[in-house]
Amino acid sequence: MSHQHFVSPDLIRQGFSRAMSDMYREEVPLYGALMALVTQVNAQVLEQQPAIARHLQHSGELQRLDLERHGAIRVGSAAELATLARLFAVMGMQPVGYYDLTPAGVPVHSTAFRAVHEEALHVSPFRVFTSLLRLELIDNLELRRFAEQVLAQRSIFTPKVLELIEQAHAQGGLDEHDAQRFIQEALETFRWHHHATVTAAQYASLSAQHRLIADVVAFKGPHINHLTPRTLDIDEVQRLMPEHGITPKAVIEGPPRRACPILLRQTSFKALEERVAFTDQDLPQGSHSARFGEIEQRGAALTPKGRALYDRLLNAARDALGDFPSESNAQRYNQLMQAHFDEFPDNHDAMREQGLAYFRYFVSDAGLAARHQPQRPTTLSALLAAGHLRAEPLVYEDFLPVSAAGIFQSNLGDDSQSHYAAHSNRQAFETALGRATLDELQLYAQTQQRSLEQCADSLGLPAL
Ligand code: OOG
Ligand code: NI
Repeated sequence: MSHQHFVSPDLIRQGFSRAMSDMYREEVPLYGALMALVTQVNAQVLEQQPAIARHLQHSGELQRLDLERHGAIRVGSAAELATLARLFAVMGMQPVGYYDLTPAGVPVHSTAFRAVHEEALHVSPFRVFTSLLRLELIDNLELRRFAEQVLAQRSIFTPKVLELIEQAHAQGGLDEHDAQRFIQEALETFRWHHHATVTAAQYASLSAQHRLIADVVAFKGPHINHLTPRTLDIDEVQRLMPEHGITPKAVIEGPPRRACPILLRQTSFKALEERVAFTDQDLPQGSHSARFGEIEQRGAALTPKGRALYDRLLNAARDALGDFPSESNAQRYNQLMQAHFDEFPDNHDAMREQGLAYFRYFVSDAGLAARHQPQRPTTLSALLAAGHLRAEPLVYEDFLPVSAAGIFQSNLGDDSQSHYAAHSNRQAFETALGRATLDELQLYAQTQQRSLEQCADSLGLPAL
């Protein structure tokens, strides 16, 4: 079997991300409206703030911005999760990070499937936040057995995609024809189905246990529940949403607004009520809210030290609020966040010097020109000071557990908060997944290190 005809996994992912967006636009018209709004605000930011445009151009983020989005799904069994991992691997997506949502009253644990190398991310940064239902947290034994039984009977993959996954793994790739077929077949797993797999009464008892359990168990597959574009100004999109018939949640999750954005800020809008036909109904008579909308703004990836500072300030602000952020206390929450985050340096030099964020380094024209001068600077800080190197913060490619919990909750409704005694269980998650999850901090550190090595190489220096 010849290898040169295989399509790069990065291009399969890029094609899949486009196909997913087209499908979702057809399924959820409000998504189209949101995309148009985000495109408009991004164009405005790039026009009015040339410094941001320049920075995005240098870091390569500008070229990927229009393509950039993440989706989210929830699956019901270990077997489903393990096959998904193999499906995503065909597109060069690996499980990064472990997120435990039980402290927030959501009975799932999760990972994010995404590309891991900066060059692959450049082709397509498409990510899928993937949650596994923790059925062991259903305390009603009879209901738990019922859920297990319903899940055991469904197949969320088409026979053809299963065949292509095996073929891709056996051969080491897919040719153009098979790659196109793979994209079409894989898409079926994420499609919304109006026909449920349970009766109206069974749906009601699953939903009474937790709405999320009904969302996973009562349907034929893990419908994509949101597809999130990346905006360059989330406050502006949030402000304009109502003019476009979209009602956002009260608070933006994540860090407060800053001159130098860090990590991830997100906001979502209310789920849509969808018609559902339960198995004891011929026509869709029931309803379920499966899908919602979300936007996000991404900033610098933080080092363990930066992340610890972020977590401390976030917790302090939340403790001072004394309650979950909501519509009634949104203003006070925003003030508290601003006040507490004063302590987090808001310029790239300070963030770099204090080791709070990861950076990528680039050789400037001046650096190249000075390459053969005997007295040129040779240390990292001297090269930066002389303008021979430029540092750009690495963009955060992952998610935040506290933010994700807020997104889950706003989508599920405030009445669905539960308390679980269970502890996080990364090991059980990885056993279900069939492999280990990758440590996102290591990935950022590796990208930073590779860029330093490339710079040293181009400048003819031993190491930096
Ligand atoms: C996932 C919610 C988390 C995010 O962006 O943090 C998420 C879900 O509701 O299934 O997508
Ligand atoms: Ni999301």
